[in-house]
Amino acid sequence: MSLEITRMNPHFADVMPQEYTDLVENGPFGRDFGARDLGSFKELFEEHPMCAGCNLSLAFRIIVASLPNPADTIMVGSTGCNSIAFPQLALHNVHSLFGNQNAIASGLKRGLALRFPDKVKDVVVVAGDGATADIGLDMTLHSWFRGEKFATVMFDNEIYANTGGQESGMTECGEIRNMAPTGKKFNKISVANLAIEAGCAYVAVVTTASPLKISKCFEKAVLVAREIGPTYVQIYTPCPTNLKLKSSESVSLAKERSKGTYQFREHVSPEAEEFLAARAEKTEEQVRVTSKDEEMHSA
Ligand SMILES: Cc1ncc(C[n+]2csc(CCOP(=O)(O)OP(=O)(O)O)c2C)c(N)n1
Ligand SMILES: [Mg+2]
Repeated sequence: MSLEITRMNPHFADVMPQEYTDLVENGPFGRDFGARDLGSFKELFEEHPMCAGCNLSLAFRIIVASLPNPADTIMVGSTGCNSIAFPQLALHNVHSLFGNQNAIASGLKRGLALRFPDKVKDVVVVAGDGATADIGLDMTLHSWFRGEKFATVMFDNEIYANTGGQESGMTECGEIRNMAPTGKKFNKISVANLAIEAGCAYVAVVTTASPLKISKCFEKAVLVAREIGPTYVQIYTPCPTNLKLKSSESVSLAKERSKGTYQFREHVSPEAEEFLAARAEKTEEQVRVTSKDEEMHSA
């Protein structure tokens, strides 16, 4: 979606739905909003039908609000609970067949680079742990081996939530699930380590206990993917429905896990580090110039 597409024909302004008018007038397109500003602008992801206390939708809301260039972003989802969120997203997006998301995103990113050689077009994959680490592991890894320039986000609820609670490769060893009553027999797969080995330029492991960390890591992942190579962000998003938790307890669980078996990790390749440092310097310079400008105007 480009800004021009979003902008409405003035002749139809009086008959457009309020939701749409709101999006054009108060949405994030072309403005420098981030997760910190949530609540002060019209969001691109609203009124979703996910379960109360769903941490996946919380993470989804944060990453959508943190997109560096939403007007030129296409998101690729996969079958799972995220596919219930996608119809509520006011951005171009693709629903791919379960497990195929990184293959679809590879073609999409390459196609966009050919079609719009002078424009920045970001592609972002979001998928569950089953789609990323089990059925789609082949597509995930090979997109990284090939160095495809897009970000992959895994919503890790450690379960096949959407189909009622089967264990996934990301379930912890010994854990029992609704439809896996004898307990998981092997260890959780370390997709973050696989990502580093496969050559991802930026990798982060975060939980919903730290929304601003999710936002910062995700933004870095999109920017590094744009300039350098594949990136991966793994977000722990506990599912209160499958774990039979009260809706208010799911973030507490994320908090607890973030101090134990789900600690924050970040890997930045030397090239990505250099790029991010140069960008931070540029942004600081911009802030200095803007505040100097403001000083001069108010004098
Ligand atoms: C090709 C294919 N295989 C299996 C399914 C059934 N299926 C739908 S969602 C799902 C599990 C999704 O688990 P995950 O990726 O972890 O997402 P979550 O629902 O937990 O967010 C499965 C197995 C399907 N829809 N398509
Ligand atoms: Mg899952």
